[in-house]
Amino acid sequence: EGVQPQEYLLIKMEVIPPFTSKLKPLEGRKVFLAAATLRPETMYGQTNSWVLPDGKYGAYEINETDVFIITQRAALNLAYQKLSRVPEKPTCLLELTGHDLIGLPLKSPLSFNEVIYSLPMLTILTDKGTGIVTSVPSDAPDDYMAMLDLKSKPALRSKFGVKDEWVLPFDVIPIINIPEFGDKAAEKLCVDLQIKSQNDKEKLAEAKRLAYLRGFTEGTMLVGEFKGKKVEDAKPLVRNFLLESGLAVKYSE
Ligand code: A2H
Repeated sequence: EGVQPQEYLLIKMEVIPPFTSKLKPLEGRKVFLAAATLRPETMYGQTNSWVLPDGKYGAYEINETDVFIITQRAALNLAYQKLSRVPEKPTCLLELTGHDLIGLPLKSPLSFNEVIYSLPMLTILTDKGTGIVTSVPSDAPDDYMAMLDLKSKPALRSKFGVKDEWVLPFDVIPIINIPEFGDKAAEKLCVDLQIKSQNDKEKLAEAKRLAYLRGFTEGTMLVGEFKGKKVEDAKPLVRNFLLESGLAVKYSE
């Protein structure tokens, strides 16, 4: 953890009922995978959610109605940020692993895809955010490469029980134009830097640096309510919309 607190937005990706047998104890509740992001203005382009297959997660009571699936560490932090039914004490209703979450159908805020699926990513850190990440392959190099790995490697899909229909129909959606990199900046950077897989850490760090540097200052929204606005200006507007609509909450660590 850094010296400066980082403020994330947790995007409430609702698990669409009927629940799997593993999630049956949660029946009747509103259950969300809560994904930590720094880029709320990209939520239009979501294609899936990421979980760490061997990661440990829990279903925690946030208030009278909502249950968040997140790491225990994030649940404890949230409990000290007024996001726990019992103040300062997380209540875990069900212990889960990433494997239990793969394939869950989700309804996520602002996403053009009405239903997206939870898929395995092998580089998720369990000591950052909630351990759940939303995937925007147009603008996030990590997301682009992890999605490409799953699309191009049937053996990887079968290893994690990932069905073709959770992956193959989901194309990269252009949502932001960056003059230097076009409408699918992450894809272009991954191709140009010849990144081979989601595990190519050094090159991915460089791709992320370039995407962020140019995207924030020179990017323009191609879609949504703030179409035509600079990313810099759209970001706080989308953030406030999500917070005011109850589709996201603030989280710092
Ligand atoms: B970002 P920072 Cl479009 N493990 O959201 C790995 N990555 C994680 C994570 C975890 N436990 N928790 C959050 N993240 C990702 C969108 C996005 C993000 C775009 C472009 C860049 C980008 C869609 N994925 O991040 O180290 C989340 O992905 C580039 C770094 O705290 C989150 O924002 O700066 C970002 O990393 C937070 O990383």
